[in-house]
Amino acid sequence: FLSQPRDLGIVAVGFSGGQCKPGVDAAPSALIESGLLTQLREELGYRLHGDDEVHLYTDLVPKEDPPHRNMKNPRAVSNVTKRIAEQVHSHAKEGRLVLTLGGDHSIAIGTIAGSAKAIKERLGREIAVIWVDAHADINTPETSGSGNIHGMPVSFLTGLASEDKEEFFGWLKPDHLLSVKKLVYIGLRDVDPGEKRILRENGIKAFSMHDIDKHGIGRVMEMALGHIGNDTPIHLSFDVDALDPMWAPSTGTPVRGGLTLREGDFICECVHETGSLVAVDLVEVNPTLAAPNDVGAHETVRAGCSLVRCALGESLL
Ligand code: EXY
Ligand code: MN
Ligand code: MN
Ligand code: MN
Repeated sequence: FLSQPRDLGIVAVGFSGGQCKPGVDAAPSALIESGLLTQLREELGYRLHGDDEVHLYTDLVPKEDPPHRNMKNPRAVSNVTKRIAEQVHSHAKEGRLVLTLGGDHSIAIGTIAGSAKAIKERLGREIAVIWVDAHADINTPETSGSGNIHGMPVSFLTGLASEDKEEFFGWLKPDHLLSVKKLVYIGLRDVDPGEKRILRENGIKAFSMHDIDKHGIGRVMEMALGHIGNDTPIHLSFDVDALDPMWAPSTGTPVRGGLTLREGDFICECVHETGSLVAVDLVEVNPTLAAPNDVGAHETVRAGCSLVRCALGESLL
């Protein structure tokens, strides 16, 4: 699907407005400082495209942003994700693979909207999304208990939640959206009751930690990719909290009983192997959520870099 398979668009998103803990906006710099982009260039041979800037989008964050339909920071998240959609779209329409470094998971409203639209325009195809996460992030504003938009991106991206007003995600048009049939979850273990109902009622494919324990990650990846079908462009959205806190403690909503780092890397390798990958997000690394001199932040950044390298082909022999 990529016209120049070695060309990689980079979008570094220093944004934390989809949830309440500061620090997740520091992740792109931490990942880059630990050498991720150099490794992609020098070891994996990618040509990188991007403006070498970590975007903070401060001009898009209004001073006053009161809740709307229970959503916190709704205008900021809407404005920023609209801009991210344009950034991802501009890379993807050139046939580049796109790597977005978040930021909290609300930013996937932008990344997936941008790649869905570009792939539709370039290839006339719908994308599939593999969402790797402890959480389903499919609350509607009405089912959400927290009001944090990082728990809602999938409902907006599938059209299960919507709003006409531009300033509240009304900019999302049919070309930006994802079919519930082309969505697969892996790693779930903390899903709210309202979200379980949404998953059930819409027949959404989900592999929980229970399924991974039962079948093993190898079989789960066969089933997940089988559901998507061969030759479908894939957007991989990887929330680092899918990993067990043993491997990725520095994240805003850690949940015990998660993936090993090796299972996470394996998921990324399998997606790479399909040859159908068009975009990758790595989100929810929060290097500030660790005690001073704690190794947790460093370990989490290292784990994040490993996931990205595996998705981009590091393990090929
Ligand atoms: N389901 C909870 C909520 O909606 O607030 C927790 C969401 C956490 C979301 C993290 C990013 O994956
Ligand atoms: Mn998430
Ligand atoms: Mn999560
Ligand atoms: Mn919960």
